[in-house]
Amino acid sequence: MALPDWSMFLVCFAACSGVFCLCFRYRGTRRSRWFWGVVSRVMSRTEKPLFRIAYTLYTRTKLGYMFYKRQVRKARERFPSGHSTVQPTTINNVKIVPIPVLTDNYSYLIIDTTSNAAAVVDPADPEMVQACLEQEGVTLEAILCTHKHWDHSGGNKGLKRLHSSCRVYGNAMDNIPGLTNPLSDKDSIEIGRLRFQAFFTPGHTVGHMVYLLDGKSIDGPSSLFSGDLVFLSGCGRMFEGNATTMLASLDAVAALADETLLWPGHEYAEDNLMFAAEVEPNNTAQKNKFQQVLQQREGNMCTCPSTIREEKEYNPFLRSHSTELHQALGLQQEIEEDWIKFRARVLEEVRRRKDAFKGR
Ligand SMILES: *[C@@H]1O[C@H](CO)[C@@H](O)[C@H](O)[C@H]1NC(C)=O
Ligand SMILES: *[C@@H]1O[C@H](CO)[C@@H](O)[C@H](O)[C@H]1NC(C)=O
Ligand SMILES: CC(=O)N[C@H]1CO[C@H](CO)[C@@H](O)[C@@H]1O
Repeated sequence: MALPDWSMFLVCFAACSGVFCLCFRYRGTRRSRWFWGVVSRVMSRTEKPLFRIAYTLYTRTKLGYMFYKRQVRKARERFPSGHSTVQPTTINNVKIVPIPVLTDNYSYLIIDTTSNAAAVVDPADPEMVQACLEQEGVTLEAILCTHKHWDHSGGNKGLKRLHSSCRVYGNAMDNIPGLTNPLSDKDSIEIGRLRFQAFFTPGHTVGHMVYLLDGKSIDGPSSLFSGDLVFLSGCGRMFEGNATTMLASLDAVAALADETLLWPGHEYAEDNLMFAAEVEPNNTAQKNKFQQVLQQREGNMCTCPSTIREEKEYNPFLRSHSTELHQALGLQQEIEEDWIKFRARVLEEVRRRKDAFKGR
């Protein structure tokens, strides 16, 4: 079904108005729970027309924000102390603290322990992040926002109110709440002694950015905060870009040093590795990692970080060059087909299978 843009706009407008009336009429009642149940189900659909409408409502209207606030509230009730048990990692003078937020999302606090200056990546739940800042006794100097979706950017404004000098970084193409410092590809950011480099990695959204904490500035391995671009054994859905765009973004990650630590935005490791086993049943690295992750998840432990080296071994989204993967998918490069084009086709097929595997 191909609708012209204006008709989509009309549909959205009508849907929004209807939805608002319903929200106000039935606030806090059983009908409202029914209503939000329907909203959640619509949001998790992947069929094109319905999904597009839901996505537009989520990203462009107040309804999206209300949906997010509700998720935060429900997640706090369900997991008063977070969905997973996390352990801070210390590398020389840097402390990285994963903060479990919502049901399976992570924010990260990154602290320069010599100056107590801190940055936070994707503060989805401002209260959780604030509690963590107080516990660590550090000053929030910057928010590094990977993209506009509420489950990554929803806490920006709340934290900015509490920390007025805090800068908010992100890409201007994404509509990031409270943005103060718009970034372009390869811009650097300094927070205390920490040096970050931002990479423009569109595909999941048009302005998605990832942040690399430079290992040289801390005399250790670099750390990549990858938002919804790369997960342990997975990648984000291509909401606002095609496979060629996404492939270029993933290639930027694959080009990083092997020992770079990967800190993704979600705890999806177990699901993702099950999917990886389906597409590449004979991948030994992935089998071993799955055993490790199963053990960790049994104790409800956080599975991050992995390394770029590991990801290149088992993450099917970073393996579009791999002959074994091509064979497993039954895909072949056609004569005169450009290598990048072929790899984009492979990536698209992996993504398609993953969407069918479990609507993420
Ligand atoms: C993918 O998107 C990019 C950027 O929008 C565009 O330049 C390119 O032509 C698209 N490629 C395909 C195969 O549609
Ligand atoms: C996996 O290995 C088995 C046994 O060695 C082989 O029969 C099968 O074809 C392989 N599968 C793939 C997808 O490579
Ligand atoms: C991508 C995404 O939204 N991930 C999860 C973050 O947390 C929310 C709320 O709990 C989940 O519904 C999302 O699936």
